[in-house]
Amino acid sequence: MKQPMTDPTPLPNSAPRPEGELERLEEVWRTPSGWRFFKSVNNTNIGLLYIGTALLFFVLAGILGLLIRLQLAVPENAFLAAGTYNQVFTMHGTVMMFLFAIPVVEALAVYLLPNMLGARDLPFPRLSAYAYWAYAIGGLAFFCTLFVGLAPDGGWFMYPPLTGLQYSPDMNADFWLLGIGFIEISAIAGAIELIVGILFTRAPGMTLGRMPVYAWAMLVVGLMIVFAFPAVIAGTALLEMERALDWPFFIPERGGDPLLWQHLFWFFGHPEVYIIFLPAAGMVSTMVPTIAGTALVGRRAIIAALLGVGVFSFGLWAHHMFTAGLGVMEAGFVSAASMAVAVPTAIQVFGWIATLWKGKVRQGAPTLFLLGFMFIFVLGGLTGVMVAVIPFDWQVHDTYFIVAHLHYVLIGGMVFPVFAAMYYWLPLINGNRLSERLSRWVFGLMFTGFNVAFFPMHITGLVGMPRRVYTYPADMGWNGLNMLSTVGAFVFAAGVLLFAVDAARTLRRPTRPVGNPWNAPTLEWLTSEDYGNRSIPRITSADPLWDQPTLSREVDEGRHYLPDTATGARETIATSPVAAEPRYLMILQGDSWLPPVAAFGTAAFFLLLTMKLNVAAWIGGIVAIVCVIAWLWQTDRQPTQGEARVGEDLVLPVGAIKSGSHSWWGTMIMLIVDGSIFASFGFAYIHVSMRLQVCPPPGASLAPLSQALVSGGLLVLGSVLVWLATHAIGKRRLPWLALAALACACASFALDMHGLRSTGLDGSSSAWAAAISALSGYQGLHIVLLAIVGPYLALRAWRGHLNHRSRATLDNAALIWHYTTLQGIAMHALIRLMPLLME
Ligand code: HEM
Ligand SMILES: [Cu+2]
Repeated sequence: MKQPMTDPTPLPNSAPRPEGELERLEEVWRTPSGWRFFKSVNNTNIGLLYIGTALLFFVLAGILGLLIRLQLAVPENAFLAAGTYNQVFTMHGTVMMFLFAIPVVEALAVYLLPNMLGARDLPFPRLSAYAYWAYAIGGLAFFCTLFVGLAPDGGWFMYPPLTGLQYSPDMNADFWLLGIGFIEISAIAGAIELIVGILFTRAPGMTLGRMPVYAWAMLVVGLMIVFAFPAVIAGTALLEMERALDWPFFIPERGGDPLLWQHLFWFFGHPEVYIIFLPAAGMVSTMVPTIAGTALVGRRAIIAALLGVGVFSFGLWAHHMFTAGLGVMEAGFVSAASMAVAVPTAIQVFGWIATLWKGKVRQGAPTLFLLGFMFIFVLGGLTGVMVAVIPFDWQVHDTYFIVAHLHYVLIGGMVFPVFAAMYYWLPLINGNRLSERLSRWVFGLMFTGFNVAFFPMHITGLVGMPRRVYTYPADMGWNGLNMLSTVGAFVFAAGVLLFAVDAARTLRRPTRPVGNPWNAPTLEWLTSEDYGNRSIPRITSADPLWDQPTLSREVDEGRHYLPDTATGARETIATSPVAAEPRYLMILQGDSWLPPVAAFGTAAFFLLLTMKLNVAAWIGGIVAIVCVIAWLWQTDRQPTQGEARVGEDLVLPVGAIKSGSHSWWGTMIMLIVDGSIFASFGFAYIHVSMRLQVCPPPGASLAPLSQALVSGGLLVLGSVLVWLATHAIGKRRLPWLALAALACACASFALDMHGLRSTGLDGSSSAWAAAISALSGYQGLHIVLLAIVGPYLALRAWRGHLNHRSRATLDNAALIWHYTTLQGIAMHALIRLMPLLME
């Protein structure tokens, strides 16, 4: 509900809107009531559930943090047993990072971004619903392992050999590997959604130059997720294969290398820090101008800095390994890069300070938290530069200094901004603001508590207290500092609790018109209904609500685009990625039970598999696959009309084909993820090959080259057939081409398998053989995928669902097919290249 503007001047074209327009829009977008709410896929509903769940995990992991602090409050404490302590700190770190920090920034984006961009929803609403449910169900089940003593206990970065079968024989580590591996898949699904949404669904006129800084931040973060997460997915897959199949990737005696894990983990783990921080920075860049009442100073420089951090952060992963024995050159480079990354971050901080300086700062809760953020985060950044200095890092590595540093960065860099964001954006939910009076207490407790808890840890670390110890002797001189930290932690928690009370109270208050309580310039303040804006505005500046004073009223009166549903379905306008010119009408999928059920099946598959309940696991897996197929089957239907009128002067085609369509781009990004996972497996293969004296290792050999050539040839043939199929729409031969292509792909893989078997290459014989097996297995997984895609295409063609207007299924399937071909060829080339290079 929007506050009616009081400005009385009539708009140029103020003829009354047609009868029934608003009712139709509401009908199409209505949120199902009662328990059917859970089938809702609208970004507003999913976003709120998502944010709520992430905050729940913040509280749960926070309670674990308090347990840690209770245990460490006094020396030689027996509150937590050593084994329990290990599970508690591992779960604290893991849940904070994977179930709170990453999800909450994605969740906020799911909730805020479409509105900020002037879109009605994200481009693949069911995908975000699926991602959310997979995360919520899987995450809660994962957390519950703590209650039965099966929680992982190897630290949040799970280094082997500690986490290998020899030292962690029980299921605890498997829960981490499978649980986190699959929650990451859900994070990637969210990233694809956000990238495509940002690039293709901005309001007309919102050029890249005018795009909100927050959208820039999320674009960079989306891309970072796409490149960083695959490394850890591949890493967890390798470690799980080592544990389940005895493939010794990380066991040195058998040709493996524990450092391989560290490389894969930190290739993800360092960018991860920025994946958490950049969205927060984007939110800060959105809030600061509003608070200061003036445009962001150095907007372009700040955007450039975001891009710079995104690129830079991939060069730094090895600074987590300074004590692991890197080469001098390597370490020097990484050290310099780690310091350099402070520069773009500083640019942002200076931009914010300058904006606050230039404008007239409005006091209030968001301002408090933003100032708190800058103070704490800058301190965390400074200790970051300190630990980038290698000799210093050698001293403080694995001490409480690091614990202090990482909490200054994480809590300063993201928890405080997220709290500022909650104070700032919560009115969007029901029009009510959180209490200003209580906010001072909340902030006071959190800020003081935080510093009292974590500042002393710098010293505790410098005087030698190692991290990850469950207790310490009384005569080390650490007692007072530890007690102080514990007291501070509880003060901090009291602040969070007070916030929760106030939030619960505010959310229960009756709904009021939202209006624009902070007089902000961005579009989300136009919105508050299920359908987003009443009509989709045309933008002419970067601060539309400031520079276009009548915009709010025009939009509310339905005078801009798409004031009605044009086709009777949920829709939004697809625009071009740079100039944001309208291109076509994007039809969005509606509410459905399929995403939650599919998510439930997926979570069941991974968790039950961990518990070795194989039959039940496969039932879950099949439920998931059937649901996903059913949901895909409903997409890509022939539109009921070729064109639609979206505004007085604008008629757009309905839907788009080939590379013009958002689903094509979604598929492309998914394949980039896929390729990155493959590249990580390839990296593992190169890494273990380089450790060999002779390659292949004694006793191992590769099948004759001719077999690889034939296998690759078959893949190419399959791709050619699929290419022919894309040119055979409406022809009787299309389904047969798809099936013949599948036969080629299967034959290629059968030949690969025959090659492995005939040479007796066994994954458990050496890390090198294991790496080849992993590569082949990954290719095999793709052949299984094609075995679903091929018949699916044939069926759609037979049922008349493939035609010139709705052909996305075919075009996207072709992309996946050609990718599999390329991957197969790359695999064979790589496998054969290494022995040649090593000669
Ligand atoms: C109530 C607030 C918090 C308290 C009292 C707290 C306390 C602690 C303590 C004492 C440790 C060290 C445990 C040890 O090494 O034995 C720790 C580790 C850690 N914390 Fe927190 N923390 C809090 C909030 C957070 C937040 C918000 C995050 C992330 C967003 C976070 C992420 C981590 C991580 C990643 C570790 C490392 C775990 C490991 O060594 O495997 N913490 N925390
Ligand atoms: Cu790092």
